[in-house]
Amino acid sequence: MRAIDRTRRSWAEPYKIKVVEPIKMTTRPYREERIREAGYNTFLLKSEDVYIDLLTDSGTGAMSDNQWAGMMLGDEAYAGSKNFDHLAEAVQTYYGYRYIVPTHQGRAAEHILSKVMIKQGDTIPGNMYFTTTRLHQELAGGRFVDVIMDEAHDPQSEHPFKGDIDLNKLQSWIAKVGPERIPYVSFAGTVNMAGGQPVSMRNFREVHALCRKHGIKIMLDATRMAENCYFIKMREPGYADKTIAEIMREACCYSDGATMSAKKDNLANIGGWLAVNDEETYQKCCNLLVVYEGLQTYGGMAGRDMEAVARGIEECVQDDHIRARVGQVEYLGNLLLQEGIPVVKPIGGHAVFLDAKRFLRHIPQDDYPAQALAAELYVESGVRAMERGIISAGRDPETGENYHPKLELVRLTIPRRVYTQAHMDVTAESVVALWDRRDRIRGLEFEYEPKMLRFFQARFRKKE
Ligand code: P61
Repeated sequence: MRAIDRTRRSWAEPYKIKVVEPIKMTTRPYREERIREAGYNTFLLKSEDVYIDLLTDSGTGAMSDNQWAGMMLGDEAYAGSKNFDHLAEAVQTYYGYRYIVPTHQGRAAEHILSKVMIKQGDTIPGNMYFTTTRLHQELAGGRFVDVIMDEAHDPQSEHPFKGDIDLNKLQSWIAKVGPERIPYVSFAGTVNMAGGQPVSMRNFREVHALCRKHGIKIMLDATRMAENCYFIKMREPGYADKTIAEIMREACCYSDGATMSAKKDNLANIGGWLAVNDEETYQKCCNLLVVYEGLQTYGGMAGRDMEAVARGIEECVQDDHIRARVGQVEYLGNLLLQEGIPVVKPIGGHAVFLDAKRFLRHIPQDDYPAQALAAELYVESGVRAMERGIISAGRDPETGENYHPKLELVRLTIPRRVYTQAHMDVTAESVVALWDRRDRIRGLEFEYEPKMLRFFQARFRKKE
């Protein structure tokens, strides 16, 4: 039993539960069969065969009664929907950008931004790659260059802002290729692939100053910026008394625009947006929008979805919400740390990341330890997680060789407002059980490898 700590109050959720969705309990032989059928890829499992679904926090959150009420107020006009106005006002108010382009999700915003801004041969420096972001940059003729600080690649470094850009790396890259070959710096608030690690306000400010000097734009990936702002509040001197909303406005003012997957921070099941301050760029984005997504007042969304996003934006910057959200992730992380399980430190904003290299020391990276670990976790307990290592990193488009990322991780991603503390306890117990039998886990080999974003559809077999 957990002892009461008299020196603190817990982060209990600022909501109560009104609707529940039953989940199925399964047996181990049943799960062994399912994961074999799924080619040892957790993306290919059926949701109904999953007990606790920690695959992603993307579109899997629970909407509030206020958001559901907003869904009934959808204005489904082809042009000029009032829900678009609500969405644009919410982005302008809370993020501070001038022009808003609605898209069906984050990668659509990345697609349009990349096509508008990147020319063949350009390079795009950023704080660690993200799968879809980098692919769209490459498809537009550019190349991503990682300028994140070295600590980000070290799962054991406890640096409080492992998402920071290394200013020396950025400066040298600018000197090497010249500012005219850099259409923008791709700057993510909390770095997903690094373990949900935040960027400091100081770094946002300094990168902005450096880029201004060279006339280079900064495009923010705002997908999990509210979580980033919470870490700034907790860790950076001078921000403890500011609200998340105030911190968000300041952080965003150091960029020229943003792409957004509204399926994360913004608490919607689908949606996204692209925002820019420059009118000419906005016009170009709108022009491509009608080719790939839809009219400029709906993009790829229904009116009701835009309303859910607009309301979700207001909710996601509430201090109590974000404290409970990140608090729950930390709760799971601390349970695992107490048991000596190798996880990325510090605990991130949206997920706890198991360090598969240290978890499965006997499996070389070319036998896909993180993929094998995610598959075994499902067999162990029905908990579904996601590989974030060599499979996710893919191949270098120039050489065709596999990238070998330093981080070989399994992500236990916590959907927003969905699971309870007891679910976190069960998850931790499952990981510990797996840790105790880790020596018997075997590596994998490809049975089918798709060309792009291979992790979504790949199939594997167990290595002999
Ligand atoms: C995720 F396995 N993330 O974390 P879209 N930027 C950032 C994201 O985290 C992100 C997008 C842009 C997902 C879904 C997903 O390799 C994967 O709305 C920081 O998903 O298009 C999405 O936003 C793209 C899972 C995406 C993946 C790519 O689970």
